[in-house]
Amino acid sequence: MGEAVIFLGPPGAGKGTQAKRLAAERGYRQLSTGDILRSHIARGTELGQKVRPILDRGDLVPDELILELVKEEIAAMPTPRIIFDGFPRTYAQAEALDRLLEELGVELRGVLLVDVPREELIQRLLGRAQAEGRSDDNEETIRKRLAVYAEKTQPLVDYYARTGSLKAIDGLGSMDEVYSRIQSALNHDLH
Ligand code: B4P
Repeated sequence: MGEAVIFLGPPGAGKGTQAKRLAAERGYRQLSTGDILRSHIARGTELGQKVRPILDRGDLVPDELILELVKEEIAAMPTPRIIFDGFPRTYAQAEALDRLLEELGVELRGVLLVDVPREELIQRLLGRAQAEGRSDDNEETIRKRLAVYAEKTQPLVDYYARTGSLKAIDGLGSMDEVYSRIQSALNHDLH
């Protein structure tokens, strides 16, 4: 039986950082839709050319494209043990994921909501802009991404709260501090 964990949270909350560490330490595969899209852009694939302006604006890529990518990734895994990072981001994606996990017999072990105040998010992403030069880490796009998160992704907090799988994690403090909160929250849920 496969297992999955979802990382939910605004841009800059530290989802990617924490998902990567949890995946490495607990034998999961990190599935970051943002990383997959950026890899297509870097390789100049047809999909990459199509999504590049969308990421640069800070908008969301259409659900159908994202779902196709996610299904492809999962199909390539023998026994899925997945940490979803940056997916789902809309109701349509969350509903499709529920169906997919049920079809595959994969159990959702928890949805971690990494919570960080807005001003800190902006500071972190502007810091990353200087360090890594990601094209969507400029102030205008950051504000757009935060607005898109509030409109399209925040409602998923209620969606998962209703199923009882939501765990809110304080994302302030050092990366190690946040990681140990995640471990405590998941302690009894991961195998
Ligand atoms: P993502 O790659 O998911 O980008 P993001 O939301 O900005 O999250 P990211 O992973 O980069 O940030 P994190 O919270 O880890 O998506 C990029 C774009 O792709 C989207 O805007 C959209 O266009 C498209 N896309 C992706 N998935 C999609 C989907 N499902 N549907 C539609 N479109 C989709 O924060 C990391 C930063 O914080 C780092 O700089 C890190 O160093 C710092 N940090 C982490 N922990 C910290 C701590 N404790 N203290 C200080 N700094 C910390």
